[in-house]
Amino acid sequence: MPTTTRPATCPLCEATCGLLVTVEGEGPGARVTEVRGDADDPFSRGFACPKGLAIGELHHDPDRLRTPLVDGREATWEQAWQAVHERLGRVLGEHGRDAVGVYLGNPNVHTLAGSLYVPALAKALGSRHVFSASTSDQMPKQVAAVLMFGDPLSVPVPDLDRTDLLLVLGADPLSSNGSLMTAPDMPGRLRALRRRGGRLVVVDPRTSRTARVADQHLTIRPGSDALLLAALAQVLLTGGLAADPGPHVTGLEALPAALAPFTPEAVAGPTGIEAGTIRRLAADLAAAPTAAVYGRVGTTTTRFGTVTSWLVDVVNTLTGNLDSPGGVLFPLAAAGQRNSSPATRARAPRFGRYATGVRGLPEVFGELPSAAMAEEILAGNIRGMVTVAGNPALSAPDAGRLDRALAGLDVLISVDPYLNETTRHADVVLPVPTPLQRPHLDLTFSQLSVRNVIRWADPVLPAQLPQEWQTLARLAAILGGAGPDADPAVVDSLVLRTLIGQQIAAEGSALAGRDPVEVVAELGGRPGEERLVDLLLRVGPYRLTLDQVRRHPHGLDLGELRPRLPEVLRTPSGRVELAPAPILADLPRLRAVLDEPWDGLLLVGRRHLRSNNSWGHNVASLVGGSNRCTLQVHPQDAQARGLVDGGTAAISSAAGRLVVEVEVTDRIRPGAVSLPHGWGHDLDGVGLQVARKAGGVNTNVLTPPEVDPLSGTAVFNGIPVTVAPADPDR
Ligand SMILES: Nc1nc2c(c(=O)[nH]1)N[C@H]1C(S)=C(S)[C@@H](COP(=O)(O)OP(=O)(O)OC[C@H]3O[C@@H](n4cnc5c(=O)[nH]c(N)nc54)[C@H](O)[C@@H]3O)O[C@H]1N2
Ligand SMILES: Nc1nc2c(c(=O)[nH]1)N[C@H]1C(S)=C(S)[C@@H](COP(=O)(O)OP(=O)(O)OC[C@H]3O[C@@H](n4cnc5c(=O)[nH]c(N)nc54)[C@H](O)[C@@H]3O)O[C@H]1N2
Ligand code: SF4
Ligand SMILES: [Mo]
Repeated sequence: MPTTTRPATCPLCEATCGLLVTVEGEGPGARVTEVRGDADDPFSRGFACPKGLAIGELHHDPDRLRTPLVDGREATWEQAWQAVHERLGRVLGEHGRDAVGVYLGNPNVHTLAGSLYVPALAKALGSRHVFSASTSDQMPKQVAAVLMFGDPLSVPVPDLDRTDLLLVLGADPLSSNGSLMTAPDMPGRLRALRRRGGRLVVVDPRTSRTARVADQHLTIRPGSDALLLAALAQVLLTGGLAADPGPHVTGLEALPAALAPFTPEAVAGPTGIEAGTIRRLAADLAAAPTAAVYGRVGTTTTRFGTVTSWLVDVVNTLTGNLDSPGGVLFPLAAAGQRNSSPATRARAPRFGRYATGVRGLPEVFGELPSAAMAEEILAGNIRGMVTVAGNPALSAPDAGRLDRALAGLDVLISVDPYLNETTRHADVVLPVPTPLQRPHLDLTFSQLSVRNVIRWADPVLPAQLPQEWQTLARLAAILGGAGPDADPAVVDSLVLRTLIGQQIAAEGSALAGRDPVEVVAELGGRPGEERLVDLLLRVGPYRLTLDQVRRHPHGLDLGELRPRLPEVLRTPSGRVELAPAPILADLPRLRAVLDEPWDGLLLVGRRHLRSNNSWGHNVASLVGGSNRCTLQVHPQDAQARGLVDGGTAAISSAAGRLVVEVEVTDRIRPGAVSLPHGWGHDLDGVGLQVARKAGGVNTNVLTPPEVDPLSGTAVFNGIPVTVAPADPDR
């Protein structure tokens, strides 16, 4: 059998590692025989984690859907599209556009199809009920970014390879491989930081993998990072330690009064971190030649997600590290980045143009909170849903109610490769090719990357299913009223023409004033993602073409990050807004926390190196061993409650109750307990043979539908719970 080895880009997390995939045979019978890290990739330099190395197993997973499903049974594409047309059409016809909601899951930002065609789908649907994993994740960062820098994706990233001091809050990059900080080979990069004399400080209630290798680990009380950061900023401001923020920053004068209540002494109790430790950390940040503060999921998915995300960059600014080598910098991506596009104009952000029906939670960037999905469906405001690359039945808040809500929908259409906890409720499941069967270029994560790099990968294997872009485009066309036989090419050309139109109209664009027909002709006849990517590269800041990028199959290095102020800014003032009014208005809520009691148990999450949110558990090599769904409890808390290692406990919150396996460990601080998300697969109708046997529970049954008010983001970390010994069967 002939074997070939081809480069691919791993899309399974944000690290974007280059892979080399060896394939035996050709056509539908081809088998992946080996996957290894691509040593010639200038960015990942041969690194790959266990997930990337298992991408062949994922590809060959016998449970992956090979045909569409209609009412749980295998169907032809014609039958599937007919059912989509009829059933969605009925709900839209009877109840109107807003009666159909859409939920967009995390893998959408890891595929070209999701990035390029989902907006067209949402537009064709024209419903206010747009939800996504963003409000279960990074939306607070995006709200802080738009208010401070003028664009939701203007998130400065740590200059990981040059910094002298990295302060990590609520992230475990040695498990997650980094998030909003694309940096393949996190272990190597953190080792290099230590080797060059740099320091790593980790703030985490658990002794995570990253905390284990840190120079200093602060075991903070869950949900209180905003207090810690406010105190750091307060010390910098009052101690004469703050750097001159320079000409591009405005609002500094408002900070001393706004942050005055948050002295180290005031926050010591609620954070569990001594005042002296906070003062020393502030002094260390100020004294370090360069320093970068970085906060992730453990800071964003909390009650104060947006305030915390803002404070991260307030501290970066006060220490003189914003937009500075070794501090935090704005990447300059080769394609698709709004903050480098002449077509993106400065505009004051508007939030809350409409709101949810039940609780009146405001819209943010055209989305409503994932935490409101269950109640909106149960109230009858949503009667049909479309999910694309999402598994909200496990990943969204209030999951117990959401599961019941999904079961009661008039219609659910899912674009997904699996019959899982969400899609088991679907009328129609539309499957997609695997990562090895589609081209890839990372449009999203090259905008969040610690180096400017770009890499195009052709499909390693031919697809046996329509490409996802074709399915999304056809779905968009059907939602737009084009009927079951709609032609995806029509939507494709509409997407292309819209992008071209924006560029032609923009002063300073490579296409300014050009004739659109000519531009389309230059791009050639290739339909789909390839042509769109070619266009985005041509109008991007490096003026590349797809052909040029293709000549570097292992990736093209575009150099280290460089300062981008003020060119990156899109705020109406043209400055960095250090004290945005909506955020200052939320500070009294933070101030009130200082008077709350700080006893009781708080639940937090965690990620395992071999996990992938809710959908990695069907690959045998990625589950088991230490990747298990256990409730981590500190020995002191276990003893006080009569809990034993390996025993079972009932855990209850305001939202629900679960019976879980207990793991007694001193790798978590007293007062905190931890349960990972994405588990609990053994449900009727789930077609995941391996995952169903993996055990575990759906932690989001315990997540109340509470949100961070500025971003509408779920509160997964710092949930008040009670835990008591329980009979395993009850
Ligand atoms: N308690 C708790 N809950 C959490 C979190 C937490 O830390 N704690 N984390 C939150 C975070 S950060 C996130 S991002 C969300 C994730 O929330 P979701 O995105 O809803 O959940 P995932 O588990 O990522 O599910 C991805 C789905 O996409 C499908 N899929 C995989 N690849 C593709 C593809 O190429 N195309 C298509 N169409 N489908 C594909 C998978 O089969 C799966 O159904 O979960 C959130 N939930
Ligand atoms: N292996 C693996 N990698 C992944 C994923 C995965 O599921 N598995 N998911 C991907 C996704 S969608 C995302 S968004 C990223 C997330 O990437 P990270 O943000 O690095 O995610 P976690 O590994 O969950 O790390 C969060 C840490 O926050 C801590 N924490 C919880 N509550 C608090 C708190 O209140 N304060 C502080 N300071 N810490 C707290 C937890 O103990 C945990 O160690 O990972 C991505 N990469
Ligand atoms: S760290 Fe692992 S999952 Fe993430 S891109 Fe690299 S190989 Fe893929
Ligand atoms: Mo995420």
